[in-house]
Amino acid sequence: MTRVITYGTFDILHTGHINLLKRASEYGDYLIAAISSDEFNAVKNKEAYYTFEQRKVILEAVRFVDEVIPEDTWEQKLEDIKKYHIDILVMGDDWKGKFDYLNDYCEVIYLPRTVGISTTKIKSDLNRL
Ligand code: C2G
Repeated sequence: MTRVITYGTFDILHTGHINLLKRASEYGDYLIAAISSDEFNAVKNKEAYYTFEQRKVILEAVRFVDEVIPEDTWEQKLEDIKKYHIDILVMGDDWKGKFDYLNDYCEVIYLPRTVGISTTKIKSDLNRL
């Protein structure tokens, strides 16, 4: 059983997120999505529209996702890899290289981002309506 993990805020879920989650799930049999807590979003200087609880409910409804856990710190990834017996960490390539330090513990794969969509773009487009 190949176990995959990915991390993100996943706010205002859109096709870019879904494309990432779908591709990540195709690398294994079980996908964990670690979503940033509201407190960790503040660390990331991101303000999510949906709360952690709302984003958790939404991610848990995505058929590619088998489990949702909280992401509270940058440093928890190694602990998660051990705790959840992760074989592959998958991230969008805007993170390319940033998690290579985990290569000794699991395969690290960066996938091309979906061009033309982002939560930021959605928010600014909606503001123009
Ligand atoms: N993503 C994508 N295409 C987009 C937008 C996002 O492939 N058009 C991917 C990102 O590369 C990331 C995932 O979807 O792998 C989640 O994106 P965000 O919610 O923006 O997550 P981020 O703020 O990058 O947080 O510790 C890692 C961080 O928590 C990642």
